[in-house]
Amino acid sequence: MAIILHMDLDYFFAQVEELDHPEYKGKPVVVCIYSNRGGGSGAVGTSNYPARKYGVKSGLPLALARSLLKGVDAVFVPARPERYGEVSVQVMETLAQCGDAIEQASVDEAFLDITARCANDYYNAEMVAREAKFAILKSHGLSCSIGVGPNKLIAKIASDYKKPDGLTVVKPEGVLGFIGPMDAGKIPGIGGKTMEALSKLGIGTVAQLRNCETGALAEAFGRKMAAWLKLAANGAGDEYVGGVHERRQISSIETLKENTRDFGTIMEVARRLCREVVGRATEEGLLYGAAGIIMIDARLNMKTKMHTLRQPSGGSAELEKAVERLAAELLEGAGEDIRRVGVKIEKFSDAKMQKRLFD
Ligand code: TTP
Ligand code: MG
Ligand code: MG
Repeated sequence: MAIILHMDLDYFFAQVEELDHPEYKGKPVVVCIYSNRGGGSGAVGTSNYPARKYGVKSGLPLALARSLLKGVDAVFVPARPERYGEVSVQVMETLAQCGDAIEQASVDEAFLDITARCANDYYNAEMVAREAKFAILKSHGLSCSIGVGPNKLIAKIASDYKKPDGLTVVKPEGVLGFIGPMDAGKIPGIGGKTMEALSKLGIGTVAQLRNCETGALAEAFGRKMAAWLKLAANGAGDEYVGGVHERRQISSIETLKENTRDFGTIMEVARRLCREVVGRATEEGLLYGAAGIIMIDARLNMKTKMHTLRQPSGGSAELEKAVERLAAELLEGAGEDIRRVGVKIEKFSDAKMQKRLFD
């Protein structure tokens, strides 16, 4: 059986705004997505938790949000999609290090297969989840909520169970007890329309859905949909986390003993990381076509720099050379001491295939 982790960033767009503007902290923050009608019309993209206390949430018309926050010292900011995309990529890279396969499900959430990483043990799985939360907070300054369970459905419901900064682990034997009392609408895929139809059948909770007669469900929704509803109500879901067979990058990051800008000290760690990631690529029979360095400074800003090789390589000397040059370049422009350093390889090709081509 698999163990799947689902991570969802808390109040994502608004949290990035707080991160970039520490002066917003504590105030209600509303991220506005303006429509092309002008005149300040549009909808709330998301809001931070202080704003949610006033009932301001995703999708609300801005005019309504403004009236709910009338007289309150709140911040309304326009959405900055590029910035959120950039942060998203960085967080996903960090998360990818915590498991064996990652599948990004939206800009702020992803599934991770941690079966092997935690030796199929739920106690270890909780540790892996804590490490992931810590890594995302330390490297990017962002809080998230994580759910762990035997499949993607349960992991996703679990990550939403306690928000913000939540961690919920659901073991296989706990699945039915966990979802049973929930509103059936908590199952991803059961929306407002389905709920309406379900309530006509007298079904409100997941347990009621599980126990209802299949015939009645099939009549209302058709056989296929009815079968899916039954499976979901029993906590059955997909275990496959996409991306297993198409690894996009291998990386390793380490925290320096002390924050520093000293090239020698940083390269000492970086060289070790080079050998480590190349070792992992070799194990998987992969050659890398691009090499990169990652630096996270004392203020937790992450900078990466990549270099594409002229020819795919399988050794670590090539990587060390590239990383050395990239590190020097990054350090030159660094305004802060470096806290963490990482090395990354990408653009993989199959070592066996390459050998055949070159032979
Ligand atoms: P969500 O993960 O649904 O919401 P969230 O991260 O803001 O809050 P939380 O997870 O703590 O409940 O969505 C992720 C981002 O997607 C969100 O920050 C903004 C964007 N978004 C919209 O722009 N419009 C919407 O209607 C929704 C739901 C999200
Ligand atoms: Mg979120
Ligand atoms: Mg989300």
